[in-house]
Amino acid sequence: PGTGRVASVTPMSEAPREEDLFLRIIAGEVPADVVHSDDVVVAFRDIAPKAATHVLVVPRTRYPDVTALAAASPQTLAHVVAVAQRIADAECGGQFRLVFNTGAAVGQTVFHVHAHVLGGEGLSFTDL
Ligand code: IU
Repeated sequence: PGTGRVASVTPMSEAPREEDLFLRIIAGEVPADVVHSDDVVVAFRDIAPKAATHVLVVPRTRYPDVTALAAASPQTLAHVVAVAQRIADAECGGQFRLVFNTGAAVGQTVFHVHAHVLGGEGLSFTDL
């Protein structure tokens, strides 16, 4: 398998690094348990895991949510999904739930697009 490189993209908006937790993690300023890193995305374990596997896949370029990412760079969104599959293959038998909270009303707290990759023991099936 290759590194999954895709073409670079133009950011939808620029946020100062101090206002974007995930830019600080990507820059190594805030510690995180990184499980995958390439030119396009960084993936690290959620600090408050909801299942045995709970990894966030985060594009290095900031888009506020998945809708903005899909419009600006569908190839990056496809790469996020491919990395999610790779993480699930390594950790939880290849099956996973992918969640993009989109908007504060449904629980989005970090406005830098991220996929929650959830799988393995402890995953709740009460919500979906
Ligand atoms: P949300 O979809 O925006 O709600 O997801 C943000 C996630 O970021 C949430 O699950 C937090 O537990 C997680 N997180 C983290 O992994 N590391 C941190 O330093 C902070 C939040 I603050």
